[in-house]
Amino acid sequence: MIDLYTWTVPNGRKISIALEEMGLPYEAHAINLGRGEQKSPEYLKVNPNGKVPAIIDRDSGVRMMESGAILLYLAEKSGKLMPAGEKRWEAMEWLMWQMGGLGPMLGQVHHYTHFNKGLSDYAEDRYRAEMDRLYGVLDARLADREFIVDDISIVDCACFPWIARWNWQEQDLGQFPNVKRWFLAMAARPAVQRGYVVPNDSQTIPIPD
Ligand SMILES: N[C@@H](CCC(=O)N[C@@H](CS)C(=O)NCC(=O)O)C(=O)O
Repeated sequence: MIDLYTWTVPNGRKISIALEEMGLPYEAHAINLGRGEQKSPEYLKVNPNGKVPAIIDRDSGVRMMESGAILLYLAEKSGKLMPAGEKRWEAMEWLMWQMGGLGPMLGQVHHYTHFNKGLSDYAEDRYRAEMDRLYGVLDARLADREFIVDDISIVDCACFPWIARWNWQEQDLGQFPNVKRWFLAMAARPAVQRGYVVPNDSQTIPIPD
């Protein structure tokens, strides 16, 4: 049994989607970011960085922060969603791309263009341009494959919740047809739908026209 500490945000949803796809038993604990619960002394014992997600594996006693590391741990535990051999390194490569590029840059887009529009034209232009470039990289990658590393993997679980904020990003997925096709295929998966609404079902997956 895995204890998952999470909220209705992309980094948390990566883990609930992966857990659902892997079929691992878990219990979700809501850490309300709006109320600052991620910085409480009790939660800092679970995640010393004061962010979601985090897990505690009741079977092994392992406690972990950082969504990329958690995904790798869960893939090893379940034996699922991680290819073997050379492809393992491709998955690692694209997971690091998500952790170091797609996630942080789209996070800045949300900060400047969704929550603080008008605060800084420079920042809005800078992060929008980088977002469009990264969408282009993902679109090219998906041109000749169904998922980011051929079969569905933790990399798709990592990228999907960020692309699912396409409406906050004022992004026209029609301009990235391969991303759109992949997004719709992911969104149609029952496990992805179940994982997306953890830890509460206030927001469902936004589907583009
Ligand atoms: N690199 C971390 C980033 C985690 C992160 O930024 N989480 C955000 C939500 S998506 C958060 O908890 N924000 C609250 C805060 O910064 O206080 C990971 O991938 O786990």
